[in-house]
Amino acid sequence: MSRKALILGIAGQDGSYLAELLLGRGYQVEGVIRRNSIPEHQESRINHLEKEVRTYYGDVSDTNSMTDILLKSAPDEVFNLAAQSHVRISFDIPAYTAEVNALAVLRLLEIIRQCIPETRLYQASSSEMFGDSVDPDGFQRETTPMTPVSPYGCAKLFAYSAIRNYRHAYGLYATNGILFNHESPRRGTNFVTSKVVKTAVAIKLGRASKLSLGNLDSYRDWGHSKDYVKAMHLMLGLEVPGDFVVATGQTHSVRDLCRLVFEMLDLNYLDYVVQDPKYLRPQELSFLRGDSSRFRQLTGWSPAITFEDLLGEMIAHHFDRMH
Ligand code: NAP
Ligand code: G4F
Repeated sequence: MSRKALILGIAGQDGSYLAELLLGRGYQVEGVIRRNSIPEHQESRINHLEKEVRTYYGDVSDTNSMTDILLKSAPDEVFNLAAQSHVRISFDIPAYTAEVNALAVLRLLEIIRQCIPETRLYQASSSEMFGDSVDPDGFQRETTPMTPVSPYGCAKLFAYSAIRNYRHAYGLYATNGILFNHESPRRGTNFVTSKVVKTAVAIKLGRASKLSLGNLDSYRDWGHSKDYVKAMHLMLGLEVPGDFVVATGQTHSVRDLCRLVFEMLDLNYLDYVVQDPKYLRPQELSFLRGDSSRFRQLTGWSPAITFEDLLGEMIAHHFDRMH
């Protein structure tokens, strides 16, 4: 019999790619979406899967709806990708971010512990949890101390700790994927890769004249969401649950990102990029580069899509949309 997966946050960037991957591997896929006044917008990333995926309306911070859904679905695997996923915005709505990204995970663990303890749970943990902590060799890995520098990072660290606690205290199969930044054409356009690509394409087409950004000197380890959802699936296939870093091991500054994207469009970023303090954060995470060797050795995973190919795909996507 096919395995059943329930994806919380199925209409997001990762949720939509994960649904495609799992369907391709013979899974029965179900997912939770939130009620929205304009459903066409919200479901656009999964419209093409409408016939193959069963969706429930729910909200991870609503224990009643989540209990009901988990009992109806009775999944073999739950992927908790639902979150207020924007770091800068978490400074504007810190308590809400903690409700959804932290407390809701504890509630989810309680539902699983009490009702469906055999279910395997994947938690979308984040490199943002490392904050300003970097090992002497310039990498972050599973053993690197976690000192978050944003409400988002603090909330994710609470959830990460709860997952470990329930794994050890109750023997639940609960795993943390500590994923570094990953992007795609489906990335929300207020994240920096998507914003840079979309605006640079608009400039190329004569529809915009400048690109306003915040900090250009932070570094990120950027991969492709398609590679990272493969890692999520592999992770829940491991016999023993744990905490695993997933990263490319390469890092680029936001400035490098701008230079490269504009160069790919035969433009010079210095002619268009301006800094606007409104995009600066009260505290910045300045450097991320992940060492995922533990996970690679266990599973054979490695990213297939390069940074340049990722940006090329995003550029082509935004050209298509704007033409
Ligand atoms: P995303 O595109 O923002 O997707 C998040 C999804 O969660 C959206 O579908 C959103 O629904 C849903 N959601 C938000 N609040 C919810 C709630 N209260 N109840 C139910 N659903 C809710 O983010 P993503 O890039 O796919 O990331 C997936 C997960 O990985 C997130 O937890 C994120 O924090 C984490 N993560 C991401 C990265 C990355 O670089 N992408 C790296 C590390 C960790 P709406 O569409 O209704 O808002
Ligand atoms: O694209 P970003 O908003 O991603 P950030 O903050 O690294 O968070 C993403 O990755 C995390 C994993 O490390 C995830 F957990 C999280 O859910 C999310 O997916 O910003 C990247 C960098 C930052 O240093 C930011 O200050 O770009 C800088 N930046 C400069 N100008 C900007 C802008 N970021 C945004 N969003 N918008 C700007 O105008």
